[in-house]
Amino acid sequence: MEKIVILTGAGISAESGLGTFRDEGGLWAQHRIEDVATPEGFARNPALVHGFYNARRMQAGGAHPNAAHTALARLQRDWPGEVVIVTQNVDNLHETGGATRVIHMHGTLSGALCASCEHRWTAPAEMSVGEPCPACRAATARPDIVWFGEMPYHMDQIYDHLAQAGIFAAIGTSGQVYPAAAFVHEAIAAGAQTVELNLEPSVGASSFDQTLLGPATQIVPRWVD
Ligand code: BV8
Repeated sequence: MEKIVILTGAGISAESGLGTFRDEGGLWAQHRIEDVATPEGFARNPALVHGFYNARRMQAGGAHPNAAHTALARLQRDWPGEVVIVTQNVDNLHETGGATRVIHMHGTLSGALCASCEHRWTAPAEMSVGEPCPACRAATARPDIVWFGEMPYHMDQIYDHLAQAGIFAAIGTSGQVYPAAAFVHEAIAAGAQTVELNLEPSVGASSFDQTLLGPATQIVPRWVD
């Protein structure tokens, strides 16, 4: 039975109340990417970056999975083949919605990383400047988030999944951030059928065989069921 690889972005969590990045009033309208989502920005002003992620960690902690998240979990349970969810999102709504195979290519809000020894641990609700690493004690703790200019996580594993995909679906992503935005081309090269489910056509919409438009909580359950 065909393997399904699903890429999700901020749009799948929008109806759970979590802001997207590039929509009207989105996160990038409130903050400069360079200041809060780059290693240089963190080096320049770690307090600003911790504040940005503390607020998102708090918000994500109070959010609930929506019908799109639970529909994908149902698909993983009921589809006779493998279903892998690769998410650009740093919230845990796929997991709390019941999904099991989830790959976080941009890290997670629940993770902390030591910039000195690369030790990883579960982040406290609020991270602060100078937080010591539990392993090497250096005061270089940062959110375990992949910032611009940093290598996304699990790329080898992701490319292996894409090479075996029979169906590739992109859900709730504007298709503007690489390397995720190029995954559809990897899937096409593998001979997969491609579908985009989004509120509006993404930048890469023309690369997909099919585009389903509408809010994720309506179109994803319909696509799954
Ligand atoms: C890297 C941090 C290489 C986490 C983020 C070409 C090739 C390779 C790299 C590049 C390249 N060109 C440029 C680059 C560099 C850069 C990049 O892509 N820049 C862009 C802006 C041009 N990429 C990188 O730096 C990446 N690293 O490539 O490293 C490398 C090689 C060797 C050695 C070292 C490094 C790292 C990218 C990750 C950066 N981190 N965020 C966080 O804070 O959350 S990116 C950020 O954008 C988030 O992670 C987010 O997930 C991601 C993508 O955004 P979307 O999820 O798509 O969200 P967006 O708001 O844009 O869109 C929402 C969509 O949902 C919309 O379409 C909307 O219509 C829809 N929607 C809204 N509501 C709903 C809905 N749909 C359905 N229902 C709804 N209700």
